[in-house]
Order: sequence, then C-alpha cells, then structure tokens
Amino acid sequence: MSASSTVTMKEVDLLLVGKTGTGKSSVGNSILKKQAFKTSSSLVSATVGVAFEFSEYKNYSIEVTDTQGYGDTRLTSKEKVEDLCKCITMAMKANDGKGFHAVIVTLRFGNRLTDEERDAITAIKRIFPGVMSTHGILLMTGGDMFEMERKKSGVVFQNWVHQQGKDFKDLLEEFGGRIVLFDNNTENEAEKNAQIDRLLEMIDSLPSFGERYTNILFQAAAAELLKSKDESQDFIIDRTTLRSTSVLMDKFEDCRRIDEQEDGADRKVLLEEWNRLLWRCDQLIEQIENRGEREMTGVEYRVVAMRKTIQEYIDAKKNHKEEEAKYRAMVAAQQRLYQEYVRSKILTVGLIVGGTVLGVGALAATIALIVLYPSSLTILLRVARALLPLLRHSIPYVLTPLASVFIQLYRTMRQGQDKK
Ligand SMILES: Nc1nc2c(ncn2[C@@H]2O[C@H](COP(=O)(O)OP(=O)(O)OP(=O)(O)O)[C@@H](O)[C@H]2O)c(=O)[nH]1
Ligand SMILES: [Mg+2]
Repeated sequence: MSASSTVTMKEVDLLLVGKTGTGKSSVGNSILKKQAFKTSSSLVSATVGVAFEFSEYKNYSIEVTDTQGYGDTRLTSKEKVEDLCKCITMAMKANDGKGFHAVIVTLRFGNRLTDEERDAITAIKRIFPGVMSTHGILLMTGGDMFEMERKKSGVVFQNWVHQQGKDFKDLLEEFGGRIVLFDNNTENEAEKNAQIDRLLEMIDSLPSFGERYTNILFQAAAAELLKSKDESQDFIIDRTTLRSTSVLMDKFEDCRRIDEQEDGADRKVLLEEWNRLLWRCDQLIEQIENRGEREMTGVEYRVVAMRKTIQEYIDAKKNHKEEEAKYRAMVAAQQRLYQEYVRSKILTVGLIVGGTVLGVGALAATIALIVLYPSSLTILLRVARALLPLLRHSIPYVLTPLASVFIQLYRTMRQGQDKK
C-alpha cells in the first residue's frame, strides 16, 4: 500500500438548484470533471428528477446532486413550486438524509433576475430555512460571456457584482456575499481547476464549518427511507458501493488513457497506480462480501470485472518487464560480439600491415647491404644455408600456431558479421 492511498479524503456533498437552463448540469460536470449529467440548451428541463455522481479531486471526495430545473416551461407557477419541493425531497432521499455541505444556486450571466428566479429562491428558502446564510453559494455560469464583457468594459467580476441593482445585492446578501463565476465551456485545464479550487475554498470557509445542512425535513426523509429496513439497507449499501465504484472507474479510465500514451507514461509510476487501484478494488470487494447473504447487484459485478481487468493489466506489465529484460540481455550480448569482431579486425589489419612493413624493411636492408658491401652476399648465403635446416624444422612450429590464430580470427569475423 502506498502513502497516497492512506490520505484522508474530505467528503463534500453538493446540491445544485436553480432555474431551468442556468447550467446546473454543466456546473456539475465541470466540478466532477466528467460528463456525468445530461445538458441541453432546450427550454424544457433537460434534467428530470435528480441525478447524482461522484469524483475525487485533490483530497476531496465530491458528490454532486443535480436537480431538475425550476421553471419548467410546461408547468404552471404553482406546479413549479410544488415540483421544486418534490425534487428537493427526492434529492434529500437520494442523499440518504445525510444532508449537504453546500447548496449551490445557479444564475446565468446575462439573464435578468426574473420573478421566476426569485420564486425559485423563495421556494428553496422555504424548504431549507436559513440555508442560504449558512450553506448557500451563488454560482454564476457563463464565465466565458463575462470574459467577453470584461474585455470590452475592463470591469472585473467582483466590481461588476457591486455595480448591480438592489434586487441582486439583496439576494447576494442572503448568501453572505458568496458568489463564484464559472465558465463551463473553457478548455483551459488550469482555469478548469482554478474555478473548482475557488468553489471548494468558498465551501471550506462557509460559516457552517463543514457541517452538513440537515433539518427536520431531511431527517423526516431519512426516517421514511429507513422505514422498510431491508429495502433501505440495500439502498444505502448500494449507494456507498456506487460512490466508490464511480470514483474507481474514473481512475481506471485515467490509467488506461495514460497507458495508451506509451511515450509520455512513466512505467514505474503507472504500475504503482494500477496496484493502488487493485488494492482499492480488493477493499471494495471485501466490503461487499462482508455484508453477508445478498445477491450482488449489477454495480458490484462491475467492480469484480474491473478488478479482473486491472489484474490483467498488471500481469501484462510484469510480462512486459521480463521480456524487456530478455531483450536487453540479448542486445548486450550482440554488442559484446560486435566489439570482439571490431577488435579482431583491427588485430588482423595490424598484423598484415606490421608483417608487410617488417618484410619490406628486411628485404630493403638486405639489398642495401649487398649493394654497399658486395662481399656480404657470400656471408648472407652461408648464413641462409646454415639456417635452412633450422627453418625447415621450425616451419610446423611457427606456421601451425599462426594458422590457428588466423583461423580463429576468421571465425570471429564471420560470427560478428552473422550477428550484425
Ligand atoms: N456559454 C456558456 N454556456 C453554458 C455555460 N454553462 C452552461 N451553458 C449552456 O447552457 C445550456 C443549459 O445548460 P444545462 O447545464 O443543461 O442547464 P441546466 O440548468 O442543467 O438545465 P435543466 O436541467 O434543463 O434545468 C447548455 O446549452 C449549456 O451548454 C457557460 O458557462 N457558458
Ligand atoms: Mg440539468
């Protein structure tokens, strides 16, 4: 187990509410850094009911609950408020009645604060008494549009906020002055992270000091949920598994993506990451198995399947390592042979050149001697005649080792050429 797997993750459960089309689902996707929720530019609410998803970001374990937008154009005014109440009750149930660390109300830059928006906020305040001051955050989407405006006017966001009318300022006051700008369309990774960081920083400094917002309504919803024990138990366990599975699957996809970018990936780090994932899968499977007799759900089967795939990846990596070691050894052997071949070639050339120089030198010296001292010819012939028997006897002793040296050299050269 590596050090990073022991880091305590800070849970942050967020509820997204607001008027239809203000960008709740897009904000959810930006916070989770994945396409978790369906978004649409249609006037009819794209999100129906509630949906939730999870992610891990830095040391935060984030859960986002996205809700159907307030102000669905298909509903009457009364129906809209009732609809929102129903939707938030569903969100509370989906959250196991634990409550939320922050309630994020979305507004859209460029949209006027309409009666519908005010209605929605009044309805939210009724459902969560006092929630805005302790847990509420206003989030303005359309950061890209604001940026275009800023380029023209030169007014930065905080100043723009102060320039707004009384209605807006009153609303902002209810949120303790907390407002954050989000550009859900940005492709800039640093900006994507910076806006999440700004939001998390704001959540960390809420006057609730990290306490979840739970009121009687939440508890009532939880009590209702827990009425039928078996059913609720299944729901709660599945949800916990779901949370971990969702995060693990994201990490699995990340690893797979990095793995495919063969060149950029640090093999050792990647193998560690795969092992860490395997460890987390094992933990999750242990949890599933420990809760006793109950058939596995589809999600749990996915965890088991994911574990198998991760193990296969790790095995493939290890095999790859062994193959790599074998290949390196083979390359080293070839290099050694090639060096021997080069050395033998140098030796051969040296011997031929040396022999030739010596031979030519000796011949030139003899000729010079005979020319300068003709009488030396007789002496030289005598010496040659005396040495002849000796030379005749020594030929096998000289030629045999010389021949074997040349044969050996020839063999080495052939081997070197074959290996090349
Ligand atoms: N330019 C721009 N468009 C955005 C931004 N955020 C969201 N949108 C667009 O606004 C439209 C509505 O976004 P959604 O996220 O579906 O809004 P929603 O509040 O979830 O809508 P409902 O589920 O219908 O209530 C989509 O076309 C988004 O692409 C943003 O920051 N900038
Ligand atoms: Mg939506």
